[in-house]
Amino acid sequence: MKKSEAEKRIKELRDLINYHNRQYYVYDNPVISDAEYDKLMRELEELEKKFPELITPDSPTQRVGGEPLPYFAQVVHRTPMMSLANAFSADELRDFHRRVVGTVGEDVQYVVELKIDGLAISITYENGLFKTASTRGDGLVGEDVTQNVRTIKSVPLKLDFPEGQAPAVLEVRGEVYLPKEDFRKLNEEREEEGLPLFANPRNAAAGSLRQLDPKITAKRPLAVFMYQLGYAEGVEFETHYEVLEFFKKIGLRVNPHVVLFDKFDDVVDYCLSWNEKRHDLPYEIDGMVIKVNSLRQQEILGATAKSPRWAIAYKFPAEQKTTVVKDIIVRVGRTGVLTPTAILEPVRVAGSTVSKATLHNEDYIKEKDIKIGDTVIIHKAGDVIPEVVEVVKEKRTGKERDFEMPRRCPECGSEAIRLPGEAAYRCTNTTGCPAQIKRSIEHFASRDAMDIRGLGPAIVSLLISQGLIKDAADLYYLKREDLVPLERMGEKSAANLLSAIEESKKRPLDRLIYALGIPYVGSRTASLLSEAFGSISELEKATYEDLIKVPEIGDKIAESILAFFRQEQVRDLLARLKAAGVNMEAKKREEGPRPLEGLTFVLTGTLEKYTRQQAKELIEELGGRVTGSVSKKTDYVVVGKDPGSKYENALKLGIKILNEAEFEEMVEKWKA
Ligand code: 1X8
Repeated sequence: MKKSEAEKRIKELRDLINYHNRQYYVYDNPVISDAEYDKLMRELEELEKKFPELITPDSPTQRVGGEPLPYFAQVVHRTPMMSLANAFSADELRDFHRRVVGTVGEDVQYVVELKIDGLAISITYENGLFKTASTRGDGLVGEDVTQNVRTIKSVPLKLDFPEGQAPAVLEVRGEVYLPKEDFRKLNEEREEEGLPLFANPRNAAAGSLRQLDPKITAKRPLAVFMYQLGYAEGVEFETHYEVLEFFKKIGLRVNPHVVLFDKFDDVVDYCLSWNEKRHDLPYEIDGMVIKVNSLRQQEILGATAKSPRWAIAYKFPAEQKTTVVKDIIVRVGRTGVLTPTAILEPVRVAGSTVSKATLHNEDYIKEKDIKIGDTVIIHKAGDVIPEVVEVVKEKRTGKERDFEMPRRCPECGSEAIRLPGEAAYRCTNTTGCPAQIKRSIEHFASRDAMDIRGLGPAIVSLLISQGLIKDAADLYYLKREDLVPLERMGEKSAANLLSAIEESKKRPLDRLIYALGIPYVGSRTASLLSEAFGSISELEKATYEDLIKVPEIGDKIAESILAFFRQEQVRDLLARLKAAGVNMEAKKREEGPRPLEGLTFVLTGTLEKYTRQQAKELIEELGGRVTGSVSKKTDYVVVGKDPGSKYENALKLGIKILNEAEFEEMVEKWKA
């Protein structure tokens, strides 16, 4: 390919990839499959490899990498990044409103938004291109985290402006955060690797962003919401609401729960309504932000030395409670780790009742000086794992008892030892400890592993105690007659469980690898192994040299994998899983018939039997493509209820329209 051709194609590819990034990360509305996206990325990478002089910093390939920094440079903010004054009650909110009305009069509108519990950042775009990013710091001077923010997928490297129409400078502010679920996974992996845990998603986000090595940041699934204009040259606005609409239009990610209010009573109601609802969000919020909508009024109101007078943060009541440690028990994990757990007087905190808290390990208990009988303050970190924050020493009566880690496994009585350099005691009975067996089967069935619905801890215990299963492979040999007679089971639950087990045979290879519970192999490592080896048999055969060639796999993980597959018991387990028909191979792209090869579909409106995602996956499985907008190249437009403008476009362009029944007929006959 000639350089001029490459240049043209590179531009096309970048525009396409930027468009799909926006659809996926900013608008939560993916248009193409991951495989198709990867293909575009690969093509771009190839071309850039051939013509490295054509690489630009805004290319979608330039998100990862960058060399580790010796320190963070300092950045002076163009306008200060102020913190917000707080209101802790409805009364304090009304005080704020009274002050606003006192200055600008009765005619005030407010925009209310969620207060994301993350890390504030400021991003500067020049002529629509991502230039720099910094943390808040002390509000006047922050740290330059450009290389790290560049790796966050929901941060566009190029804003969506028509050619040549981007403002010269645009500084936008927002919050970097880590979703609750990813926080949970990150800590699980860290626990597995013996690393210190993050106390909450906010700390995890901050720790991930303030890494001198951007490659570490790139591995953390950070996300952003942008919520404030810092500075603009070449665009003007009248209201904050307009600013947010503009953000959305140019491809910045804005939180969807933004509401404009005329009446302050409604503002208060809306804020309070999130007190409980917030626990259902996939990310943490610690309050609500109320802003005067008119930018003119904002200007009149001005700021104090610390915070603007036109905005306030409503902070939710603290999610900490006081309770009593009734006992400390020791749980045995899947890899034999003994984890001390506090049994608490039940209390309601962060939307649910808490009766247990993890105490992590011996050192943690010593450090916090926790005794049985102590009154403690507990906190639900990341809305998931309750933790003891501190002991209320004033409440001690002298009757509290010290806790000592047992030197034997509480489940099987084998010796428990603390290896040098580790915080944990482990049960040394690696093959026969019933607790380890139980936990490893629970792990095998868990959501991120083989996802066998209905196979929770209680059923696993029951199946083990009835002698029906001794390991995960036995699950696949269970029969209806085994289950029906069990307590609280019956025909219907038995049938459901068996079909969930059957269904799990089809899980992708990476889930199976994760499900095996190889020490130090979390779900991310499992994906890498699946990609690198393509099947269990290849992974079993892998040598130390093969393993450490895989990116991110080092000495410790490689040794652990080798030791795992050396076990007779593991080989036997795998043989029985295979014999039962459990998928042992990575999915090959071309499988089954592809009757829709070469055809392009557009979906519009709501279908009854399929979600948008399901319809898309169906079409792709059969070899078709789904795109976001109708053009002359579209072959079919599938029209559901309340279709959008795509339907009209299709009519205009004379493109074949399919209703749901016709679509169903087209795809379902191919499904085996
Ligand atoms: C901080 C935050 C703001 C918003 C959301 N989350 C935050 N943590 C918002 O405006 N939606 S504003 C803000 C600040 O100005 N310090």
